[in-house]
Amino acid sequence: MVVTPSSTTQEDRHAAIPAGEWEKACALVLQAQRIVLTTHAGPDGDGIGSMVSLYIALHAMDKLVAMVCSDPVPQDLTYLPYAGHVQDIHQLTALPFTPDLIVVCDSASLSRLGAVYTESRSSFATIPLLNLDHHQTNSRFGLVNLVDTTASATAEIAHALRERLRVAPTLETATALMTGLVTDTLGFRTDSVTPRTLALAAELLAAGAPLTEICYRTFHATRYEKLRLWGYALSNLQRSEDGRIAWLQLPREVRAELGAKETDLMGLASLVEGIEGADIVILAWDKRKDPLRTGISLRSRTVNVATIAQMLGGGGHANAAGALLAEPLDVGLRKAVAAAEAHLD
Ligand SMILES: [Mn+2]
Repeated sequence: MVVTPSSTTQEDRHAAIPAGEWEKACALVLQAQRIVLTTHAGPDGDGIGSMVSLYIALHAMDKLVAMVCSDPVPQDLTYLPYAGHVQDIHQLTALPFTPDLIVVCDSASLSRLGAVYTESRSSFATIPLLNLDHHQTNSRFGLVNLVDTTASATAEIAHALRERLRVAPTLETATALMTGLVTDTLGFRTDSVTPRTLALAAELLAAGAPLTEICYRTFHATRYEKLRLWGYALSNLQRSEDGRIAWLQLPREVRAELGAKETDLMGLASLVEGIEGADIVILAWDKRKDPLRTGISLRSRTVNVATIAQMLGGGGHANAAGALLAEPLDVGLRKAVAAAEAHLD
């Protein structure tokens, strides 16, 4: 185990989390021997990056550690260290050890974990839960909750926890955490970016995190099939009569025809949210495995779309939120547009 002296300036960073909660979190981790880490279904750079950074730290503390997720790591995140160690095991009883701690990263609720939760309910009911998150709608489902809604990314909280555990950072930790920051802040361009975010980014950069490479992989590296899908979606873009709501949809038949994947729609919302006069932008797609489920992504610069997402049974941030509706695509999209209209009224 690598030990470094504590830094009080770092520890003052997350004032939104009471000191007692940090102490309880450290005690939970120190007591645990067999730890499973997980993140939300449809994992992103922050969820995987935060999880990987803790995976490395917990290994350094000689814990038995496993990472699980309901969905595979997206192709564009496979460069992350230990990405190949993330298992798509849904039943925690199938792990080679019985966990005595579950650490949930970047998930507003347990249901957001998807199959890992629904197929392991009894494990989640009996094993202590540590909840690391920054979503406004986080339901505080953990035994201990490290939830700071002022954090730009869960990576900020994962970093603070590692420091409190007195585990030295590595180049791999820095890469994982920088990926969390870059992806969740769209390259340090969101309202959620604070001086604390940039101070951490500076520290990670100094530790060798390959910022240019991470930005290239996050924002530029792309696939032919993905661009063709975006072309379809953009050419079918629609808006309400007053132009305040714009929406587009990505039916699975079209995705199949173009050879595109469900994850290929990631990033598309950022492209369309700049439409002049549009307060709310909605993306809708049906799930590959279950056409009776529609994913909805909401974006806005002017309206709190987390409220709309909650009306639809989902959640998220003020500027970016989402929901999963038990409806076919056309019905799900209509419901989302209606909820957006109701909210604007
Ligand atoms: Mn996040």
